[in-house]
Amino acid sequence: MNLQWFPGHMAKTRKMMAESLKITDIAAELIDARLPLSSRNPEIDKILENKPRILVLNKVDMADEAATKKWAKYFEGKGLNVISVNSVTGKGLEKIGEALDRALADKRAKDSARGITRSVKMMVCGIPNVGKSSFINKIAGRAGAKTGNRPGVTTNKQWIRLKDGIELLDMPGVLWPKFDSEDVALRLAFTGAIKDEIMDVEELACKLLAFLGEKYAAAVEERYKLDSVSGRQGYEILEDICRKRGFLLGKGEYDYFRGANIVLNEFRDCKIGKITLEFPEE
Ligand SMILES: Nc1nc2c(ncn2[C@@H]2O[C@H](COP(=O)(O)OP(=O)(O)OP(=O)(O)O)[C@@H](O)[C@H]2O)c(=O)[nH]1
Ligand SMILES: [Mg+2]
Repeated sequence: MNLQWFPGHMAKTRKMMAESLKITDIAAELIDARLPLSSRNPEIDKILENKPRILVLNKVDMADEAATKKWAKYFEGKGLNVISVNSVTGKGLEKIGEALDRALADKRAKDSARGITRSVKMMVCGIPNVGKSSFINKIAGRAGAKTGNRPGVTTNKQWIRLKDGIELLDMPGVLWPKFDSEDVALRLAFTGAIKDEIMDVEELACKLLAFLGEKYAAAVEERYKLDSVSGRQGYEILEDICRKRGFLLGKGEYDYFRGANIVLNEFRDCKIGKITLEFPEE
C-alpha cells in the first residue's frame, strides 16, 4: 500500500509541538492500548527530549484486558511513568495526580526552594484519533475541546485551564513520515488513525479479518454467526459475512465494499469484542 498519510499539516504540528514544549512542564504521551507500539511515534524521545512525561495507555475498554496489563508492565520496565485509562468514562484517570507528582517531583522541589508557586502546563500529544481531546475534557470536567470519531478533528493547538492551577494543551494528532513496516500502517488504519479516504477499505477489511480469524476466531464467529473462520483467508471471511448479511449487488455478486465498511466500523465500535492487535511477547 502506498499511502500519503503525512500531509503538510502534520509537519506543521511537529513544529508546533517543538515550540510549545519550550513553555510546557510535562508531556502526556497518549498511545492506543490496542496497539501500544504501533501507535507510538518512534521519534517521540527525540521530540520530547528529557521533558518529564506520563505515558497514557488510552482506550483500555476496547483492548484485551490481560494484554493491557502486560503492556503496562512492559513500559514500566522501561522506566516509564504509565497510567491506563478510558478517557470516555474517566476510569483510571484518578491515578493522574500520583503520576504528575512522580513526574514533577524535581520541578516542584526546585520551585519551592526558590519560593515560587507556578501553574503546571501539560502538553497532550499522540497520533490522530487516539483520544487526546477526550482525555483533556475528562480531566477538565467539561467539553472544552472538540472530539470526534475520525482522525484530524483537532486542527490547532488549544489551552484548557483547570481550576487547580493546571493547564492542558490540546494538539492535532501527528504521525511520522515513514512507518517501520506494513503491519504498523495496517494496525493504525484498522483503528481509524489514518483517514479511510486514502485507503483501500476492502483490502483493509480483508487484512483485519485475516488477523481476527487467526487470533480472535470465536469473536468473529459469534458476531457474524459463521461456522469456522480459523485458517481461512480474509476475503473468504468477508464473503461469508456478505452472504450472511445479504450484502449482494446482483445475482451471486457480493457487495464487498459494504461488507468491508461494516467490518471496519464494527471493529472500531468494539462490536466484535475487546481486541488487542499486538502483544509485548511478539
Ligand atoms: N471507547 C473509548 N473511546 C474513546 C476513548 N478515548 C477517546 N475515545 C473516542 O475516540 C474518538 C477520538 O477521540 P478524540 O478525543 O477526538 O481524539 P483526538 O486524539 O483528539 O483526535 P484528533 O484531534 O483527530 O487527533 C472519539 O470518538 C472518542 O469518543 C476511550 O478511552 N475509550
Ligand atoms: Mg483532538
